Amino acid sequence: MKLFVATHNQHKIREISQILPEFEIVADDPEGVEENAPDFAGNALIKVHAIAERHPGEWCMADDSGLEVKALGGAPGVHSARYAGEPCNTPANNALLLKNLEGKTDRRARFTCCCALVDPSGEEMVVHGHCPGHIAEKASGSEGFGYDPLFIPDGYDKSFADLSADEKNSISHRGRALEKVKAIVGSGEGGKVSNSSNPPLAHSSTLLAWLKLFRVVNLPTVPGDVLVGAASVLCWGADAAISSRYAQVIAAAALASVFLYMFGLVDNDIVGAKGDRGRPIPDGEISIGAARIARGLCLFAALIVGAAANLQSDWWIASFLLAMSVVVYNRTKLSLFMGLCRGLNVLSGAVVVGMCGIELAALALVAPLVWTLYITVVTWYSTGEENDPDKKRRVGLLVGGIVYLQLAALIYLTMKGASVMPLLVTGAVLLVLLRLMRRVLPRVSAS
Ligand code: ITT
Repeated sequence: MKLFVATHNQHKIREISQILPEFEIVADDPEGVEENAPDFAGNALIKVHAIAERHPGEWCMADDSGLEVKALGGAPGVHSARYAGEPCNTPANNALLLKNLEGKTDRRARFTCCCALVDPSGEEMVVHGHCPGHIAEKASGSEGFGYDPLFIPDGYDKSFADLSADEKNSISHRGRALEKVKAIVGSGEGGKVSNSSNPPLAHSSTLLAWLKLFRVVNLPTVPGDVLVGAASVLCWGADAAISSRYAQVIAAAALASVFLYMFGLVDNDIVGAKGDRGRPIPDGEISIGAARIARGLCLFAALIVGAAANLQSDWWIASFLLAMSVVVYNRTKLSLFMGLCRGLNVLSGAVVVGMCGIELAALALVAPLVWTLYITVVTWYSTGEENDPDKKRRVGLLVGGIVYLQLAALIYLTMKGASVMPLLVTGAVLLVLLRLMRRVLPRVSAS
């Protein structure tokens, strides 16, 4: 398939052709257009529309890209090509960048690539790709172009200009943006794509970055699974009122479930560290080393809670299987393992109640099984929701329904015994926090 690309930059054309070998890339210089938009998307759209008029009924694309340096407030940014003035002069740009960073210890930066597309019906869309890294003290390497000799991508100790073309393309901002372009053009679903915006570079404080890593807005729903498991046993397994021992073990299992979930979230982001999902590790806000330590601490905290509450072997087995499912899911993305994670969470709530002397009725296994199945199907169905707002809404409703079941479990447990009052209070506080955090930290909820 033909893809017309609006650029005069031969380096870009070479990289785009290497990254998208299945397309016939045809360069078309949008000569004379003024790139005067305040952001990459605006400039990419100006360029692509300049050539789209010349190729009606064809796919057209423009790449507007640049380097954003944190300590320079995002500069050179959209002015990357002409940072040291007109006309574009790469040695002068690089020298100015090094000069402006003299004495600065924070040298974090990222490359951003915005690709604007116009589909054969004239519909426009934009996608972004990022590559986080830092600016070296001096230039090195002879490959690539522009700021490549000064940019060291995260996870590497050499510059882009020291990497082979294949290596650079596999992690670069352009490689990541073009993967999205390939999916859009390949599927022919131009008009249905929701446009992405460029997340601000210098946005997150360290605290916000950690809140984002742990997806705090979603955390309160995790102990709810444990409550459902506990309620399912008490509902079918026995008629006893709840003693304070129940409240204690349920609370411990619920707390441990939060730590295990946090372990899973960090592990997921470590596995996807080279991806581009607007997440704190790929965005360079949290180092991979710090994330690894956090992952170990979360697992350790779950174990400590289990040991301190004297939870018995059934809980340890369920939790071990849960941690295994998390690890497998993060590496395979098989929906069944996501289902197992949540189902085992429910099971851990069921087995702790069993420890208090209540017979675990076979019926009590129904809740974990139903949960596993439901989450498996919803996870499988949610594939591709990022590009389909209707699907995203439907998935939100399906997941939201679970919260009502969790609430029902909480109310049921509360009615079973006065000693469960602390559970009710905890639940109420979590719900209030959930609502508050959705308001105060809307961006944190992106999963
Ligand atoms: P067109 O507008 O014709 O596409 P350009 O070079 O003017 O070509 P931009 O306005 O998008 O393109 O500016 C991009 C600048 O950002 C580029 O000149 C480099 O200085 C820098 N840049 C972008 N991607 C880069 C990469 O992969 N490696 C090094 N520098 C890059």
